[in-house]
Amino acid sequence: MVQEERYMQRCLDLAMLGAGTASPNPMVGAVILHDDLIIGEGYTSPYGGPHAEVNAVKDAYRKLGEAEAKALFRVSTMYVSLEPCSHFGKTPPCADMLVELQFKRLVIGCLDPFAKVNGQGLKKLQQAGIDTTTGVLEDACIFLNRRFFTRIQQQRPYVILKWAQTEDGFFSPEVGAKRWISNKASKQLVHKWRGEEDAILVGTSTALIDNPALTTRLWNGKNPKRILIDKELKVSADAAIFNEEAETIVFNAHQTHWQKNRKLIALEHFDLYLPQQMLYQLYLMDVQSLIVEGGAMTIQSFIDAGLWDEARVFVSQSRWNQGKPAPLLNMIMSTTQKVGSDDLGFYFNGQIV
Ligand code: AOF
Ligand code: ZN
Repeated sequence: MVQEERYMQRCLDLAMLGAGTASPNPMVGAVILHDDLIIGEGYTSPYGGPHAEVNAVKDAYRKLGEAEAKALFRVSTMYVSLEPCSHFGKTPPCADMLVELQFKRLVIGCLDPFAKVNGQGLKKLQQAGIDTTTGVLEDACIFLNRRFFTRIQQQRPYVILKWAQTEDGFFSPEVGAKRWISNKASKQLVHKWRGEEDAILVGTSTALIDNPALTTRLWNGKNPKRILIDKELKVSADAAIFNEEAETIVFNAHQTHWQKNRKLIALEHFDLYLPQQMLYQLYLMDVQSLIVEGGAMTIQSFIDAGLWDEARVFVSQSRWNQGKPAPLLNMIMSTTQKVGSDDLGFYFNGQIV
């Protein structure tokens, strides 16, 4: 069992290399083991490309030559963090390939929740006489693909709230002021995080006051889609959020149409159920995860709707001593479990931690 967990952990590490590129596909890692030796490994290619299992097989071909690799597969075990697929999507079924290559054994992290697969990949392998084990490091495998599981099971993107605050719970010294709370290292970390998600959202005040570009320029990651809430279309077309670096979607109360580099989407009941409506529209666009960067009202609206999964909170040591702490953080603290250090807390609004 210890050995099984070790190789599944390797699959998880490989899977992480697909962060930010595999989506809306899940990130998957696969390892082929023969006589305690890894003879091939792989992870999910950028969306639309080959799956982890195919890349692991190709890796073994490269290392050993196709004929020798094929001979070894019959006495080898493949470890894979997600159930091999059984359907024709953008690529052919991995389960069929594994059956054809006559792998001896498959060790699987967790089942695929996607309806076209869900248990059927496993069944194909078992019917072909391949020895199977499932549920190795299952919680970690589900957690790694929490964005994918949320999209499939809840028909909405996975929502990450991110903010920085003072020790006594404030976002800014006074309403409408711009002040940096976090430092350069934390800014860089945030840019890395942005590159791992499909989309990034801010409200009107943040766009007007901070004029953020919402890119990953301090990290070199891919830029996520930018989402702006702007009921009355107050943010001007030359704001940084509309620069050429990425596409921007503007949720507003008036019009739906394409303009250069920006897509306007009018919501029917703009104030009522705003988070629900936005998340549904993003789900329809295959956006699998969303990082919400502010401001306070926008973050609060997701908390009030119960539509968030994870909060990442930077806490600086400064105090602005303005009376009672902001209600936002208290709310999060009282309903969730915190992981992390004192100056960077992670909160989860669900069972998976
Ligand atoms: C695997 N290995 O590495 C991944 C899987 O359109 P396709 O062909 O790319 O299929 C997408 C579906 O395949 C996706 O929704 C999920 O159910 C599964 N992803 N499966 O065997 C992989 N990424
Ligand atoms: Zn597959």
